[in-house]
Amino acid sequence: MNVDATLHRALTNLARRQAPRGSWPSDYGGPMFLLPMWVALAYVTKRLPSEARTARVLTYFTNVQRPDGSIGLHAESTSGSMFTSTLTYVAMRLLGLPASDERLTRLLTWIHANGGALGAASWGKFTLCLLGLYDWKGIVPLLPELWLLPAEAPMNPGRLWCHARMVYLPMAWLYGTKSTAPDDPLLRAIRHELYQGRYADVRWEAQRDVVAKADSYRPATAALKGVNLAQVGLEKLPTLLRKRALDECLKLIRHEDAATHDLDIGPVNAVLNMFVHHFRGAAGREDFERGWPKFDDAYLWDGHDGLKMQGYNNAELWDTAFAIQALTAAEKSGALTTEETSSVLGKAYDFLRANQILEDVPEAARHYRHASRGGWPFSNREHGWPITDCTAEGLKCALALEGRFASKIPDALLHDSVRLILSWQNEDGGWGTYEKQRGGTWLEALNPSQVFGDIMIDTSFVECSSACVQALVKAKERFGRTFDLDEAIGRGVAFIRSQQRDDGSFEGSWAVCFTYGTWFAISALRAAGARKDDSAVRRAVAFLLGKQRADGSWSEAGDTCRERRWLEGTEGHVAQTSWALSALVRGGCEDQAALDRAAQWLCARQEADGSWAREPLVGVFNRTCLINYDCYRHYFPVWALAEWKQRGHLTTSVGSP
Ligand code: LAN
Repeated sequence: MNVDATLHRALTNLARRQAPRGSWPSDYGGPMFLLPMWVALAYVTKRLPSEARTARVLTYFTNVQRPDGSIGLHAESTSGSMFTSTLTYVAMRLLGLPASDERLTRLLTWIHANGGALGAASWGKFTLCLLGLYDWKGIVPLLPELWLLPAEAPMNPGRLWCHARMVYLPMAWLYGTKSTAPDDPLLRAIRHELYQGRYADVRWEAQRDVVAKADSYRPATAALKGVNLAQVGLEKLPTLLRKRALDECLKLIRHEDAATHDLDIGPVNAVLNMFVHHFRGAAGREDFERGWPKFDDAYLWDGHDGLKMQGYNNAELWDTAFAIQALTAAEKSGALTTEETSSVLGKAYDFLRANQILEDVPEAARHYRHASRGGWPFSNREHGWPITDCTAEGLKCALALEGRFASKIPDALLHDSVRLILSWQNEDGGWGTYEKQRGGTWLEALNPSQVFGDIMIDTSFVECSSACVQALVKAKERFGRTFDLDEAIGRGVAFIRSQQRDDGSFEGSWAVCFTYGTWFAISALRAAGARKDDSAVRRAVAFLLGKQRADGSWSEAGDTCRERRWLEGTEGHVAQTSWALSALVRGGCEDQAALDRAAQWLCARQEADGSWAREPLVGVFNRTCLINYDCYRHYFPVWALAEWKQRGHLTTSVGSP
């Protein structure tokens, strides 16, 4: 094993993949409910893709169809989902495939054998309603009037996690108007196929709570059933407030469009907002025309397995921040020189600078928005929603590269960034994703999505908290007494400690799973000054050591997050092995042989061109849905190997890998 050569090849690979703007564009697919929603929109608005692109979309659906004929919630699901199977069936039909196509007959057979389309999860039913393939009476009301509640009301939707909030906002408008596409022969045919000719006999009111076993990850609680009943009752009252409520929703929708340059926070509200503008008719035309091209520009990705819709407009800031840290670690280790890295890092720094957010959104509080100035987003400035850990990783990079390149981020903006991080800290000491926690955890009992866990409120996470703690530690070194950061750091560390499980591990929420969470936790504790004999650090290290495989790697299966317990994967995983190795090095692990085996395994897995091969999906959200962080395999091994090397062992060959 020659780790220096590995790192040199990896640098060549990163340089080759870097875009001129300094970032690493990559495939951010995985979730399977997005593309069919976009196809539905394209059909309703008569903007179906060209023949060539349609073929690429069909290729994608074909590639992810499971052996049993179904489609999963995400591209690598181990079981079928009624939600995505139904929507995909509809989408493939809307794209012109005949019902007799073998892929469709297998899909429909699975749908019928598993309870039928009436059991699709709520977002599926909602999308079917827009197409006239399900009756609005069969879904639980989503009252737009809720948006008129005073800001202090516990049920004000402004308290929701921003992603749930921004999805349920256009849903409320569309529900409130019962917007439905005009019927046509193809839709009639699909209706006939989905319901086996029995559509006219469906008792819609009885379908509201019906959900297929396949889609029931979070079954309705008694509290949700109560709220739903109340909403059904309220929907029957004369709707004096409806017009005002719809106006309020529209105002918030248009604000979101403007604040994000029509990208919208994510793919779901990007599609739903466009449905709203379409159904507004002439009044919505301009908004629609501005927004429609964003799908092509940002959300649709033609990848190795076909054309898909991505989970975000891109992941560029996030990837750039990690690539920077991996390469600066490789410099510190002595494997790469600053001359060798300066071209890649210079461009990456430009990207970082060009994508820091400079302004708050207009009338932020009126539109339920937190401050933004000084933050970093996950994707780019155009998108504009700052995120806690993206800001923290961005700030860490800004400080690490400060003074190296001609252009500079002004101190004032770095100060804003520190202040923003402080403003996001929760009462429990931790950090959530985009905002300070606004609602009680009890709101999760009202999660109506069925297929996703923990979508209702933005609570503290180990990963986000760790990134913020690490950034504050660096900010303290850099800014000295300008800020008093000790208390915030101390509370952050206490939160992270409180999350340790009995087995010593930390659960990750945004990647699979315990290797990721434990890496973040150890990193923060050590950065904040915990010694390697600190008992939390020691227990975390022991946990990871206990999970190492005979070949030196680590591997957690994708369902780990869903089941919330360690599930061994089939093959060693490069990203997970990198997190574990880095965590062990940072945690001061004494078992040098274990570290060496991990490093050796990572080196041996590198391809001749300096890359690492595609591997099972490792990103996750809301417990159940995996998503592709395609660049993780390109920089996390660099980072881990650099740290392993810096620890000072085995800089030259130890046998052949
Ligand atoms: C993301 C992408 C980025 C990600 C990190 C910054 C990596 C993480 O550390 C914090 C959480 C965050 C911001 C995140 C949350 C959930 C998102 C927004 C996504 C995984 C991208 C897509 C997903 C979104 C919820 C998908 C739409 C589905 C819904 C249930 C609304």
